[in-house]
Amino acid sequence: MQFSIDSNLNRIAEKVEAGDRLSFEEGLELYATSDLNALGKLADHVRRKKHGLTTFFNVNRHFNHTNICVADCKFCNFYRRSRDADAYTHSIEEGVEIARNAVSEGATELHIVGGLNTKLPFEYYTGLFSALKQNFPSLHVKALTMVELDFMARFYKMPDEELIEKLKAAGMDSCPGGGAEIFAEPTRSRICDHKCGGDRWLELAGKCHAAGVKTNATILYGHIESIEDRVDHLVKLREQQDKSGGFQCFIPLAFYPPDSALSSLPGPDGVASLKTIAISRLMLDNFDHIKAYWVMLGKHLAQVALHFGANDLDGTITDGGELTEAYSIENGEVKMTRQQLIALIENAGFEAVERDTVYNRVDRAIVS
Ligand code: V47
Repeated sequence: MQFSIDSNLNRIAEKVEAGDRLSFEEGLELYATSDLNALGKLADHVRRKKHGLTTFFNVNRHFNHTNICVADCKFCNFYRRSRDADAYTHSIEEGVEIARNAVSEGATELHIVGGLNTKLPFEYYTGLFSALKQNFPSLHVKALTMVELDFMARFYKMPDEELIEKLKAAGMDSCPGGGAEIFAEPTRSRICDHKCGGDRWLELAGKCHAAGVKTNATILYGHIESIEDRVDHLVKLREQQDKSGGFQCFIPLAFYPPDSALSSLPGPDGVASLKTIAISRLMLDNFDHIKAYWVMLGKHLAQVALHFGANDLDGTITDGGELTEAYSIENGEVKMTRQQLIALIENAGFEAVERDTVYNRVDRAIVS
């Protein structure tokens, strides 16, 4: 039986088997295929060679310290202006209480992101991180996207290196992958023209890596972007990873339209999501981990994504942050127990392995 009815896919499969890097044009060919099964099989083959049946998950909690933001990204339904009745900023004490609750439920990571808020002094961030570290020394603080770092460097007038060092010294252990959206212009300016450009996002990721701070990377797909934009995004991330090597994982984020300025769009369908997961695995040959984010994919499609190249399922998210609730396709639901997550992974035919943020195995004496 031939591998695929698509001759391009057969040729690409031979390159993948030989360990050869795929080109931008081959990325386009992968998106153009109608042989979804063969594409998935190819990505699954690479995933199994790297990770066998292991599927990682972690026990984490999101904390969105503020929803006040000076940007107005067209896809975002979370941000508010400071005058809005439902604008909020959590105090450091509230942050510590949320972390206390998360730790008591077994969280090993606190994922902190928020709006670009001009009312907050720099000491808010250093104070928050050091209070978290003082109270919970072993809790991993995964905080601030490259977009937030860019805003802070400009707003607090600090060189990037100094900013990163100060945040790291206060307790920032690694950075999440948000804010990447789509690097290519003019799409990026159309959806988020107040945010830093794609080159700046990549530059800051490189500077974090140079400072020993690992980061993640994302793509936001299924809105106004073209297929060329998606492949360009992957190629740029791959080039940056060649240079600085500090990306831990890649997370494709499925656009969720309700209540955003792009709410008339349908959002991506299942085929677009599965193709994007599989093509990420195939194009990003220098990324170890591809994460399926169930909050945006939905639990069932996230299970299928594990057969299309994903080797990580995020996460229990214990009690979600407000941002996560805003775009959860599971009717605003953002919470899954450890056991529910393990069942999703095992029922998909994989072995669930709990990890910490930097992909060390977590062995729990008491399984709850
Ligand atoms: O940058 C915003 C996206 C991101 C919508 O690093 C939306 O482990 C879909 O980056 N529909 C933030 N997506 C979330 C994020 C993330 C999530 C989970 C794990 C990690 C990690 C990072 O959410 C934003 C933006 O790209 N987003 N609005 C929306 N309506």
